[in-house]
Amino acid sequence: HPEAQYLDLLDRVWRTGSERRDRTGVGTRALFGATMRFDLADGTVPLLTTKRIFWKSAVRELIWFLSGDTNIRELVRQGVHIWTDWPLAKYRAATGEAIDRDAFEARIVEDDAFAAEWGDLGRVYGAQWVGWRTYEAAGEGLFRAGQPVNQIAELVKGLRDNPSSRRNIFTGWNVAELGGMALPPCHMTYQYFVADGRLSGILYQRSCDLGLGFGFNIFEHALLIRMLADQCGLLPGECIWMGADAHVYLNHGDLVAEQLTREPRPFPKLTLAPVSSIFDYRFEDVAVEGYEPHPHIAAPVAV
Ligand code: UFP
Repeated sequence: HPEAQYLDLLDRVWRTGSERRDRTGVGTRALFGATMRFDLADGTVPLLTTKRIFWKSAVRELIWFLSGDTNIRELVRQGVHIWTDWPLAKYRAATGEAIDRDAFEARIVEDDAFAAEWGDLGRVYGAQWVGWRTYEAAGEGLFRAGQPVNQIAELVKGLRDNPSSRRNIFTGWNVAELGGMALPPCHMTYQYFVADGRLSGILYQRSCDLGLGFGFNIFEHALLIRMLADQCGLLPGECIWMGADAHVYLNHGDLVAEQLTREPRPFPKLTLAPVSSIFDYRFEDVAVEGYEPHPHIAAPVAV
């Protein structure tokens, strides 16, 4: 079963990873440099079955990235909580207020000014994917803003017009703007390859929380390949993942132990409604069929 690639890595990292302090203070065990490949040709998607992944939140997140939005408000409105912890921690640190998560999210949704001030994550994924800033010379050491680059639109064009190019790439790793992001991109660079009418993609992920992040990241990577393939008149090929720092947080030991006892089940099938642009997908256009995972395993997020 293709999911064995993930379970093997989880097991290997937990047993043999080097133990290290990390930015969050929680500590991890980590291995450096891992690869997995998933075949999308049969219409399945790599959605982990050894624990339930909240794929609906993942779909909403990907659509939110493609919209260029970087404020959590729209996600929170849709019941997606995955990005709330970062602005919440910032708000608590700045104000000293012991507000709980639900109350914070309620204010984000209800209060425009509050959302504008506290809900924005900075120049994270969406801002870079569809609105990479450019500058043009305006004389004597001066620059003015140029036309932003929509990397996703360029990619679609590239895949249509020049499918054998080795430059069908987009990236969130905007060095000049890393300081202005709540979290520098983890799933940072995507490259695509067309052969025999099939579209394959590689995701380079610099940092991967195998317990919590991976299930989302691999599914969204596959979903994006499917969307791009549809938009470019191609069939899906392979979904390839390259992880650099692949880690398990030290407080995820129970999750690992439980998950490794479980037998993978068949991957579900994904279908997409036909839409006329990569920017037109709505949540309702994505359907996952036959997803019968083992139960969810809760685990703490390191912020
Ligand atoms: N992380 C993921 N996938 C994501 C995401 C975050 O695994 O899509 F946004 C994890 C990786 C790491 C932490 O554990 O979040 C980011 O911390 P750092 O920036 O220090 O690598």
